[in-house]
Amino acid sequence: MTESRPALGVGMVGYAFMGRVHSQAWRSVASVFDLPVRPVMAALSGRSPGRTAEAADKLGWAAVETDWKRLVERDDVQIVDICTPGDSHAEIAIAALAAGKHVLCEKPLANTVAEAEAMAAAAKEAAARGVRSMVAFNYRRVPAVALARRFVEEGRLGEIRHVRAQYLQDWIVDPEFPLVWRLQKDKAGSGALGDIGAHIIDTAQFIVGRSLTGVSALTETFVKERPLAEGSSGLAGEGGTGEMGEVTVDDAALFIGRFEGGALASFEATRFATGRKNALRIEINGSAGSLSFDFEAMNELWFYEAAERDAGFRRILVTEPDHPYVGAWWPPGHGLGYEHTFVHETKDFLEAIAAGTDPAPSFEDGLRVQRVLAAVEESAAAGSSWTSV
Ligand code: SOE
Repeated sequence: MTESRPALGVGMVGYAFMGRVHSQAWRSVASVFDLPVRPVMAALSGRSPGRTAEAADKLGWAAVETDWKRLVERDDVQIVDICTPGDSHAEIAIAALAAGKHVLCEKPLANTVAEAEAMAAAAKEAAARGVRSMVAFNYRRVPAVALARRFVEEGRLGEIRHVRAQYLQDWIVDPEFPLVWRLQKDKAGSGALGDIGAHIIDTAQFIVGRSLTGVSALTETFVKERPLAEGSSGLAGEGGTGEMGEVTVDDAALFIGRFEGGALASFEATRFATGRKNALRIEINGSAGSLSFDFEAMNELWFYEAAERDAGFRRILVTEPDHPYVGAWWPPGHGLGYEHTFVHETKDFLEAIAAGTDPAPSFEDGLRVQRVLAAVEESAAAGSSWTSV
């Protein structure tokens, strides 16, 4: 078959957990969705020549760079996909936008509000030149979450009163788990708060269509020091050196908040919910009904309509062809997984680039989340709302 769609070259920086799942999305998106453009996996950038070459071969990237600055300069790269720890997001994104490359940046947008503000300003300037940018808050693109947004927009919950969000993991409950980059403030910016708390902040704001206006918070680091990891990356620590290092981020963050319009909210982001693996849960209570979602059962959305009181919470299996994104995949009841949310993300990104529109979530949306993260850390540090018993 002759390929008529114009190709867009992608250059990706980083190849750990996020690099792997983004690669899966770039490999499959044009085979699933009918797109006006076709992504070409042009180059992968990483610091280690050998390991980056191995990753490029395994993940399907045509070329290798060991300096992201070279990747950004390549003529066969029109999109830069940033899958690195948060400490490099601002530098790479701002350089790529200045070079006229569209940018997809992993979450959280940055490690500080100042960096996020600079990124949002660069994105706004670039948009005026037709250069697009997006933050990879992938959970917006779970079909059930997108359907929840649709229900709220249609007014099926009435006035929103409560948002109850949790993101529960347990991958560092073992004190022997090494001091990987996600546990180091200079690389990650914060711990559970910025890593998984950012997701529930964005997902909640996306579903209710409003922003948080204030928070009151607690954070805790349960395990204060861990074995140093040699060459560790992402979630998988490797053989340690025997020495110990200080954990400089939170292990858990709990905060309450208020949304524009007055809805009350509670958020819990923890890596110490022993037994919970990737439980992003959100419940929305409104005057006319409620919604409840758990990512560990991601193809289901529970819906309660006050007018149908005796029906109780009904289980909606979100696998019908007219449900968001689902029609491109499998017949009803077959279900989707974590990786498919990234395929949806790249589909929407590519369609926006082709249409000349600004994709969501924007860097401005990422900055809104960054401001909440900073407010949570400020509130927890001040301890101002705490009354001893
Ligand atoms: C943390 O463990 C993590 O990998 C996050 O960084 C991802 O954003 C989330 O989707 C899965 O968990």
